[in-house]
Amino acid sequence: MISDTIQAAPAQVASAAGILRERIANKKAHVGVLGLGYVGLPLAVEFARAGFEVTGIDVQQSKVDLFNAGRSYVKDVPDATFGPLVHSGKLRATTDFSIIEQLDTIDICVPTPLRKTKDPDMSFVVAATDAIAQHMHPGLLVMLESTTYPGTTDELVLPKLQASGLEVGKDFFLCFSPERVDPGNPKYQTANIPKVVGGITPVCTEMGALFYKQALETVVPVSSTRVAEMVKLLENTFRMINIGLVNELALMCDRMNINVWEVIDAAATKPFGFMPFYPGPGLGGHCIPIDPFYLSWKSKEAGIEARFIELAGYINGRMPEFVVEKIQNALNDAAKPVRSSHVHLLGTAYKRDIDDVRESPALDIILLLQRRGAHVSFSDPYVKQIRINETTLAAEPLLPSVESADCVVIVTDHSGVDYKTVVERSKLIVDTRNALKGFRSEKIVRL
Ligand code: SAJ
Repeated sequence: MISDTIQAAPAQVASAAGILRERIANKKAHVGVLGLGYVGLPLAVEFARAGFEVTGIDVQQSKVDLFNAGRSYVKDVPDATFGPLVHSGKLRATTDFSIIEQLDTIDICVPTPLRKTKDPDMSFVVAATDAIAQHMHPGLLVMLESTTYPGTTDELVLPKLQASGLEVGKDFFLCFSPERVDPGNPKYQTANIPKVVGGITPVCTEMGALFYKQALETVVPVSSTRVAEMVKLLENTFRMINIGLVNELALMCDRMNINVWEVIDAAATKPFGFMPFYPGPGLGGHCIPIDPFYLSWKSKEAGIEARFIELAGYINGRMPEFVVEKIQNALNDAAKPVRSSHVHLLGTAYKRDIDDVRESPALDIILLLQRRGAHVSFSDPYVKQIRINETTLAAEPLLPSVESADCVVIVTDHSGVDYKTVVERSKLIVDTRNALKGFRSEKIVRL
């Protein structure tokens, strides 16, 4: 840690930056990660693998206990990688924030959800920053990774750390570096996803870039924390708006009796200037439906209405109702009312081949169907049960559910499902994901 060195040799006091630079470059720096979720745990692992002593901090004792037992609760980090690092003593976790006094660097990887009013919930970032401020010391490099609105680092985090009397860019260093973790992505993981980093001062940026370069393949320094904050919001707002565009196209094609999937596939043959997005039952996950509203909230404060974001949010938010209308019309064509019909959903995860149901449109579709008096069940190879209206709904096996259901609805197009059996054994199928692209049958109703 730095402060001993500074206090011990007043005559040759080297700059905090100089000492930290050396400790990072020779991997003597004690690295901290605050928040050990799907972002923090893999990040801690990468720095331990690079040879640093790493201490994870989390408020959940259960996570810390699993962590210190060498048992990874993040699917992208296998125990075979995680266990040896913990057992080697390189990597450990604690709930005790005073460890910050011994750290050279600390990454804040805590959630930034939306409140019900679609305003940013900064409570986790505030709590983390207050904890760091309480144990602040010279030479500390602080990096915020949680996706947030431009201005968070300099307006909210910096003042709290400066309250210590230490000077940013001289006594301590502060950066923003957006997390870009894509859980379950087989090709891109923490080590090989380019890492954008921007500091409050040029020296801060240099420290952050030097730090990440020790463990990650590509580092992209930018001129400020606000640029770095805006980079992540552009990335995810880009996705959300383009998904909204193709969802609106799906609504148009439905009215014009055009196969929207065929349109998109043909458009995707354009070798430049086009990137395919696909319609679906709505927008799920803890990034895409949420991050753009951090931007629209801040831009409103700056006096600009983020109309693209609001409109895309409206269209994406309407897709569950559109799907239920398709189900209602399909049952009606089979002379069956929704009320008392058995509707069986295939998939409740918010996207294929993962087990995460956060913000999943499947939950909205189930609620809407239940309100119309339907009996709803679901199968999902990744999801064992879901909570709906304070009750727990357990997953059912594909058979005999698809046979007994009046209507089967494909909401998540998981890869490992036997769609041939689904087509053969179902009476009626509403396919919201084009999972049955290769099948022809009167019983299939496509989005
Ligand atoms: N979706 C569509 N149509 C599409 C693409 C997605 O309806 O064409 C839906 C999905 O089904 C899901 C939601 O949108 O419900 C979000 O899907 P996503 O593919 O964007 O996946 P996420 O939410 O896991 O987004 C993450 C993001 N990663 C980070 O924020 C670090 C995002 O930036 C990635 O681009 C994305 O993974 C990815 O590409 O997998």
